[in-house]
Amino acid sequence: MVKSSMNNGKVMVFSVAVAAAASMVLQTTEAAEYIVGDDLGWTVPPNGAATYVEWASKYNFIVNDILDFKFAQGEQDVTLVTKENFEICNSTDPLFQLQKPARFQFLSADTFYFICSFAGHCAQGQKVAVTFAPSASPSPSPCPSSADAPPAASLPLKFVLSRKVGFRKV
Ligand SMILES: *[C@@H]1O[C@H](CO)[C@@H](O)[C@H](O)[C@H]1NC(C)=O
Ligand SMILES: [Cu+2]
Repeated sequence: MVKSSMNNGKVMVFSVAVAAAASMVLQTTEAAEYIVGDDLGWTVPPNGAATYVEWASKYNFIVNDILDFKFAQGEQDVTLVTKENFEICNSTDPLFQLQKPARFQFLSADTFYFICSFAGHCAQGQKVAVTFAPSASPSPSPCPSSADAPPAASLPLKFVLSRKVGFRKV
């Protein structure tokens, strides 16, 4: 009798934990996803620098949202720079750079300054500053499980960098 009721207790605790984990997963999948430039994608905008300024002003980006940089590999890149370097289109020693199209999830309430490092592209308007507002609901605290923290040495450099700058490739 006693043994059976203890087992029930364990099952109950377990299902509560599963429900909590499931709701965390649901919360993260609620993040909105945006294609940078919408139909144009990430390229030298035919209509100049206003293109990406207008694109960014159309949306209210929130922490955990995802940006999808779509472009032909080898023709553009995704280069994160400081505000100062964004203004002067300086892609020397960027904070982060990726040569492949990718989706990024943004984890900190901050403004991120992206340019393309191909010669002349930024100057022709291929640059976008995106501000992510804090998330309304408190984000779940990171789980301190060992699975969540692989040894730093095994991580590709790009990933380490992106963690440092508040976003990650997804
Ligand atoms: C370009 O950015 C790099 C890295 O931040 C910096 O060291 C360099 O001085 C910048 N160049 C100019 C012309 O500002
Ligand atoms: Cu470009």
